Amino acid sequence: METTLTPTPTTQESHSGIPPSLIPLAEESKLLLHSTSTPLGRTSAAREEPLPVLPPDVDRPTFNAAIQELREGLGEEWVVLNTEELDDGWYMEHPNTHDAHHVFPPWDLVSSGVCYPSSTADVQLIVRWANKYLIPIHPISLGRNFGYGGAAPRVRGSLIIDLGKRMNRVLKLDGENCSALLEPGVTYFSLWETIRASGLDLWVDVPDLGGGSVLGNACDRGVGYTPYGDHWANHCGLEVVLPTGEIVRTGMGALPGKEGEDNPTWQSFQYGYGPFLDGIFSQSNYGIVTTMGVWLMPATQHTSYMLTFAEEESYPEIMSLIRPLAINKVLGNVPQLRHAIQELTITGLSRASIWDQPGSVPPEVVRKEVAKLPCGECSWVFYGTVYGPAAFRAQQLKTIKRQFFQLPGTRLFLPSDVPSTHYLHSRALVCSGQPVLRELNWLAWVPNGAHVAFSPICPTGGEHVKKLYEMCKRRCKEFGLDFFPTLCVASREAHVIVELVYDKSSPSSKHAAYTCIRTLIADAARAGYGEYRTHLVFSDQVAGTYNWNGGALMKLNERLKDALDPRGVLSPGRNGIWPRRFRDKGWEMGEGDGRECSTQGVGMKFYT
Ligand code: EUG
Repeated sequence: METTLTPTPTTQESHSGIPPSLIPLAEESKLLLHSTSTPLGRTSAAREEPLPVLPPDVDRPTFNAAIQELREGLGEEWVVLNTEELDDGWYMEHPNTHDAHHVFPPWDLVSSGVCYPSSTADVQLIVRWANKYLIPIHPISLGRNFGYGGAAPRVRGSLIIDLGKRMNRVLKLDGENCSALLEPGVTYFSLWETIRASGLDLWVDVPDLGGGSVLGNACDRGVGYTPYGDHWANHCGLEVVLPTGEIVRTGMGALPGKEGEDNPTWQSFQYGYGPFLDGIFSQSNYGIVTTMGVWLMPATQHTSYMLTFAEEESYPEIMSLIRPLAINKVLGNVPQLRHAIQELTITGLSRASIWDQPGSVPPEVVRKEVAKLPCGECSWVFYGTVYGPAAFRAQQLKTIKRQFFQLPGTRLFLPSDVPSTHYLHSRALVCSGQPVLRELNWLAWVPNGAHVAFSPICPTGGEHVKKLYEMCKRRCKEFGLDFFPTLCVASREAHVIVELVYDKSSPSSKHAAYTCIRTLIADAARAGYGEYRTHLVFSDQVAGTYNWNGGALMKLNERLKDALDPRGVLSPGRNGIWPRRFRDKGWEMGEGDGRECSTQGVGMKFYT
């Protein structure tokens, strides 16, 4: 294929770019994804309604006057209306207008425009403006929350606050405290690059893809894979603009430092004094986090390894073997247990190259293809890493082997046992704090590949995993989708990530993914399992499953919302939390509400 694609922006050219040293990674992904997309999938069709899409209950003259006022406050060029054709772009050059991985028509979950604050004071100005005009605002850091809604607001016509473009400084990097103080626009890529340039030997805990915001991911309670893999647990101190415009600092940050300096213990102690409020600013719409402290792990020696397991049906036993190792911290990080089909998908293979029928690829076909790979014939693959001095790691590996080799047919691979292109080498980078892009490869599974995740939490006991796994497997088959589960294992639970990959140019493919997740959320809740995070279109349903004692938790959430955001302007509906003026007016979306993603979306527009 001809390489006529424009180069991916570097971190020097754009806050959302890639470090120059990692450009080859970006070029490889871009080429692969481009080669599997059709023009329709790449760029969505022009829109037919009057643009920009207005927020609810705001007429055009009022909106225009409000925008004019905001432009006067921020500067003309920092308020941009969403009036152009929507372009899905790709991971590294993504839109801040809508969800690039749309489940509904792309023009459904759209903004009216975007503004670009340069400071906390600018954010205050925007918030006060929104209160004046009752215009919903939706902050994003980078907008790379892919699989969960990307940059899109839940309410059509909201104004996006793109924090990342101009607020992207590493405010502090402390090699002794091993911490940093960050603005929303700092990505895993850029923090990694900044640390490298500083000469400090610190790791950034990175997720599978390195383009996200460190602050944004932590606030959404995302996961990474070093011993610091629980991102929210490793944040320390916030600065937040409340929905009414006041600024607060949490933890030790509430105590002023000497002569107006930041408190010297802000990034050392998470709690401060009094109620620990940080939690209400994660997965919520109670404030705009403009600064966050984060702990960084000192670099250490490490060895990543891959275990393969022979039998499909052995996963409950695998999980039961993992549990004591995880609780005892013999597994020092967040390892992943992946179905063997992912050994195929991670190579960037297309489904069509191994199977030409509709419906899920049959297990025997998957098995045959997997057998040709370096992992050999197997059903499950476990990616782990041991840390510390050589003697430590040798001892840990011995314990790990002894445990897993109880299962007949288990094999261990070290990086030296597999070709240099094998995924184990990418895993070794991720598990030692180096951001990569390799995980994008499985989007090539179908043409115009997009993904949306069903992400329940499961206790690490064999019988629980079996129940959830069987549920997901059965529903995926029913909806004709390929099932590739990844289990991210923490001490006592696993995040069961079921990514559904669909063709975003195909209404029937979207419908299958959408309906499958709706069904799974309900199935899981009936059995007592719930999601840790979800796409915008499922947030009401997921929030609705956390309904013990007559929905006591949501009642509390709503009381907080109404107290903190009395005019209901900040990300209405985010995480299922609606401010009073939106409640019970038909905004909530759920299972069985008759809404068809291919024919009617979140707004009023019909799609024919
Ligand atoms: C993954 C993806 C997620 C998530 C956690 C882990 C990893 C996939 C899209 O969401 O929440 C391999």
